[in-house]
Amino acid sequence: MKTVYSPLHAGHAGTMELMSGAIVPGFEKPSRAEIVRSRVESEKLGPILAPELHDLSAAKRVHKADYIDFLPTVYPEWEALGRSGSAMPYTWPTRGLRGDVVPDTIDARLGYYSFDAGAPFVKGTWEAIKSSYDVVLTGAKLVKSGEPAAFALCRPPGHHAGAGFMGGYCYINNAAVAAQWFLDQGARRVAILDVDYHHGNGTQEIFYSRADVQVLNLHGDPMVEYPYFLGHADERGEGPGEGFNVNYPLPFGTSWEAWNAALDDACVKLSAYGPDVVVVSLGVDTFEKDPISQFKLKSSDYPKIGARIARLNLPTLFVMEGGYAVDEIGVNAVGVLTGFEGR
Ligand code: OKP
Ligand code: ZN
Repeated sequence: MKTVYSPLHAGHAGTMELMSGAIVPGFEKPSRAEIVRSRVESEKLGPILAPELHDLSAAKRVHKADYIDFLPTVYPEWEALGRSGSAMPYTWPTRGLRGDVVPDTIDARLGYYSFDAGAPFVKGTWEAIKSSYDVVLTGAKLVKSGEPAAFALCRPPGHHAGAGFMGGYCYINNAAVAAQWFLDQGARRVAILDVDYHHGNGTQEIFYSRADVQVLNLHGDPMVEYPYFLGHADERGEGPGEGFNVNYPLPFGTSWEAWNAALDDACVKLSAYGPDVVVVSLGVDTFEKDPISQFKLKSSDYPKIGARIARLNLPTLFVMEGGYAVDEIGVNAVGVLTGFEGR
């Protein structure tokens, strides 16, 4: 299958994050995408294409316009104040505070448009976000044009980003953008299968009251795992969307047998839904050696994931999400894709 990749992701570099009370280098770093790209080459998965450039209208179909317009302004405003390093929020409009007034100053706007401090901005961050968006739309177009599958090697990832907020390394929800784009191009129904270790809270929020996008999520139980405040099994969608959101929270230590049982159940529900196209939020942080995750999948399991998805027999767009065991991220992510292709 074809891969879409942009070198502009690499400008989003040198970030820091809070972990267990310490400021540490960000786990979501440029080498992730570089190692996946080089594995795509060495496995001869197929050609690697540069993205076509897009305006932001497709992003505004799933995100609030003011949020999308805010993103390119962050670092210029930060620098105008004489600052450098990472632009990050430290105050949020949680319960008891006003969420209906957008403040003027950058520190407050960063909090207004986020749910955590996990989506920092450096000088090249906006260009990376934009390139990741261009990558996913270019991949979607390949599938719409008749390719049985394509791989959007997105970085930064997207599934934690909601309609009006960033967080958890995510800014624009690439998978959601693609799903909506397929609908706008004439698809009747789209399924999003999120196999990243973390619950895709942004994707769930965006489509929660809709019947035209089915969202299925396999992830660490939010009682004990990030993002903590969404992802329980009783979240089934609301209004017209009732029944079209499906969560599989799984305990720490989950290995292939139990994870695969959840995947199979999700795939059965997906097939019953009868979508025209599948978007896979492809995180490989379910890996046993992932530094921030608690599942126990092995490298030999990833081709089996791809093979199960192939059995859906539907046009499929793979969208890169998480995976932080950098040494094995290429083997694991491309393993899903070669497994999909039956080799
Ligand atoms: C993004 B994706 C403190 C914990 C914050 C954020 C994890 C974001 C994962 N360092 N962890 O779903 O892979
Ligand atoms: Zn993740």
